[in-house]
Amino acid sequence: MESKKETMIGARILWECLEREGVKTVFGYPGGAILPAYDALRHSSIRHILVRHEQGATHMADGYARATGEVGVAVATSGPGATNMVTGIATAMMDSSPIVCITGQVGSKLLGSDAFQETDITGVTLPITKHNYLVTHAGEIAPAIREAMYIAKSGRPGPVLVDITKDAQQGSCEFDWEAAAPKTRGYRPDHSPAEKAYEKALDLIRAAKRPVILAGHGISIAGAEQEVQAFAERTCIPVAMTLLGLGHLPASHVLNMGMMGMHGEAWVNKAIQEADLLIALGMRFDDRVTGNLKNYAPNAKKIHVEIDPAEINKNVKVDVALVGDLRKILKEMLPRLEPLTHNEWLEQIRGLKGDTAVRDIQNLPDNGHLYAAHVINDIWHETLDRDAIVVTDVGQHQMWEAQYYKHEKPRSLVTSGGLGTMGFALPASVGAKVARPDADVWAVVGDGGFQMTMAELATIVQENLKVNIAIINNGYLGMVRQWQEFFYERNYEATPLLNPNFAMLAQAYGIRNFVVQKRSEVIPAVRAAHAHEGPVLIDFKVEQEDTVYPMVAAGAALHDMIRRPNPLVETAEDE
Ligand SMILES: Cc1cc2nc3c(=O)[nH]c(=O)nc-3n(C[C@H](O)[C@H](O)[C@H](O)COP(=O)(O)OP(=O)(O)OC[C@H]3O[C@@H](n4cnc5c(N)ncnc54)[C@H](O)[C@@H]3O)c2cc1C
Ligand SMILES: Cc1ncc(C[n+]2csc(CCOP(=O)(O)OP(=O)(O)O)c2C)c(N)n1
Ligand SMILES: [Mg+2]
Repeated sequence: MESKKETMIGARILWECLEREGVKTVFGYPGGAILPAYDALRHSSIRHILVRHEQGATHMADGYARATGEVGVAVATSGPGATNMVTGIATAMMDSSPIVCITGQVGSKLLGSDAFQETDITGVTLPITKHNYLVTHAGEIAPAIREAMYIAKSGRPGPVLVDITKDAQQGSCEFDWEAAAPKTRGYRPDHSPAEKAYEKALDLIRAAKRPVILAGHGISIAGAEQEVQAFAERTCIPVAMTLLGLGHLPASHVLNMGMMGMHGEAWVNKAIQEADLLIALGMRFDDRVTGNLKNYAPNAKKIHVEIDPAEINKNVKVDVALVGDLRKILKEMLPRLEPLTHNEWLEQIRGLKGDTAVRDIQNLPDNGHLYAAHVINDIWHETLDRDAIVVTDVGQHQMWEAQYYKHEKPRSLVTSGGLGTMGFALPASVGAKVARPDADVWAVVGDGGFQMTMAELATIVQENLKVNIAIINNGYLGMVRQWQEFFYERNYEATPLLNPNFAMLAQAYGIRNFVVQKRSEVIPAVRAAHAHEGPVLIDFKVEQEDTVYPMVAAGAALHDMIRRPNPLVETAEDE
């Protein structure tokens, strides 16, 4: 679009800027302080999706962002509309997801007067946004929106909030797109490592006998999937994945060991503990990943490739930090690396894997019980040849998904890792489907978390979105029940759930529904969901007291895992 200088009201400038930034869809909910903006929507080609709760809007924007890498946009009114966004903003912040939240605010003359629906939302969200703005004049809208979009996506992505007073939306000014270009003095999203750091890293890589790559979410953020694979293959270094890293190297790749951490594979954690070099690529050594820091990978040198200098030496002290964009750094390193081999080490890892668990649950006899692991494994099998995105909620089902759904492609798993936000899956699946309409979107959600944001079923129907919803219904807040089982003498306080009839609930919204209680019914239900054009909800009534194994207890060393009593398989099948 050409630059034009034209007098417009702030509300029109808002949409004009979003359009020029490439925004096609926003997720929102109206109210008094944002009404001028809603009124001006009639001049815009942007699609507005009406949510049922502003938390839903933020998770939808987040799901949109994670499914594509593009900025997701959410809109709300002042006061309760804005505060309802807080959980979604914090969720995006913890997982470096680029979203922009636009909130209406009371008139600038009323600021600080406890006016109707006034909340200091920039104050509230200061610690959970990458940046935020309070805009009080129409002329500030364009620069704020352009900067917000730039800041959300550049460097380490994150949420940005733009709070716009009602009079700023209503006021007129000259709109000058060019003049509103981001001027972010003091903001340095791009770093590049010094030559010395490269040399030191390369020396460590060449000298290592037992190296492990720790692959994280930063890989897809950087778009460095190919470079990571090339790096692993050139150096023959096995790769361990974080939860948010799953799919960034195909699960079937010979060097991909699987997930690390609290519910990761035992052999992966053992390999990390025995390593002499860890190469962390776009991951931030979360405590769910390291276990007790005192005895974390005690004999390993550590290289950290990371864009955010604040992450260096935050949790784990490293020997070499390469601060900058992972893709650029690997592109620099690759030509300088001669092929390496680590046959002995890879053999040792195969040994670790062999003497621990196998996950081949597909061939186990059906003993009449329905386990969540089977449901997820079957969904995986049925979506193998399709372009599928699984969006999970938080809890046991999330961990089983990570263990039994083998992600081959980047951005095929959307999940709340850092904040662990229950209620994320259903709205985030809406965002993912809107972003990638040709993909099969499966929301895999617990019976507890589903009830936190199930109001968004109405959004799914109103927008006619083909989302498949798999409720892993165990009648419990399962993950908390598991902690009570292990650490609180099975005192199941406040974890049993009295659930509604989920199928009838779906019926009330006009959503096709199935109830599955037997293993033999899983695949037919998944196929029926794929065959149906509209949204489908399946209530999988699974084993109630099932446990996610293996597990590193909070505070324990990474290799000190609680194992299934019978070591044959890591599922509940044999319990
Ligand atoms: C119930 C539950 C259980 C969990 N159990 C596990 C578990 O067993 N194992 C596990 O792994 N996780 C687990 N998690 C998730 C965990 O809490 C963290 O969210 C996860 O480990 C973080 O992964 P990450 O560091 O790869 O991603 P993020 O936290 O998103 O960090 C990504 C890093 O990449 C950096 N980055 C971004 N862009 C670039 C770029 N261009 N170049 C370089 N660097 C970049 C960022 O600055 C950031 O430091 C669990 C979560 C829940 C809710
Ligand atoms: C908003 C929110 N509140 C509380 C928690 C703590 N929590 C983590 S997992 C979990 C249980 C989840 O239960 P459910 O959704 O049924 O999934 P399940 O573990 O049974 O698979 C709870 C309460 C949380 N993560 N998020
Ligand atoms: Mg449950």
